Amino acid sequence: CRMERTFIAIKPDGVQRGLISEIVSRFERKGYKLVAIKLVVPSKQFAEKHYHDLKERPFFNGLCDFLSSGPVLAMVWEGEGVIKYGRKLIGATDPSKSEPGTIRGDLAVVVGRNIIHGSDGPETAKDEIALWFQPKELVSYTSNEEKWIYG
Ligand code: DAT
Ligand code: MG
Repeated sequence: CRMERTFIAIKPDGVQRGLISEIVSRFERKGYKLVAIKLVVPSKQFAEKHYHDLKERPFFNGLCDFLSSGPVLAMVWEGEGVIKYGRKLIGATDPSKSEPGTIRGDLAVVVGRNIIHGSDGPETAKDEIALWFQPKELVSYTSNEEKWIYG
C-alpha cells in the first residue's frame, strides 16, 4: 500500500482569481482525501522557509514577496501515490509547457503566477506538512468512499 500525504497550496493568485473550488474539486473527484485545510497569509520569513531550496535562484526574493502577498489555501491530501500523481495533476512548473488537462495547463499562463504548489517528493512532503501544520490540525477519519476507490 502506498498510502501517503502531500502538501498542496493554492497561491495568492489562485485564491484571488476564485479558483479554490475548481482546484480542490480536482483532487476531491480523483479520490484523494482532504486531511487538513486552512487559509493563511504567510509572512515573508515563512515564505523564505517554505522555498529555502531556491534561495540561490534570481527569482527567490520576488517569489517570496508574492507568496506572502495574500491568502494562501494550505492543504494536506492523502491517498495512494498522491505525492507523485498530485504533481501530475498540477502540471509542469512553467504553465506555457504544462499539458492541457493539468491545473496549470488549464488555468495559468506564466511561471511567476502558476497558482498552485505541490510537494515534489516524500521528504519535502513531510517537511512542508510539518512547516505549515501542527500535528493536531491533521484530521484522521474514515471516508465512506474508500472501499469504492481502493476496492
Ligand atoms: P514547482 O512549483 O513546480 O515545484 P519549483 O519548485 O522549481 O517549481 O519553483 C517554485 C516556484 O518558483 C514555481 O512554482 C514558480 C517559481 N519559479 C520557478 N522557476 C521560475 C523562473 N524561472 N522564473 C520565475 N519564477 C520561477
Ligand atoms: Mg517545487
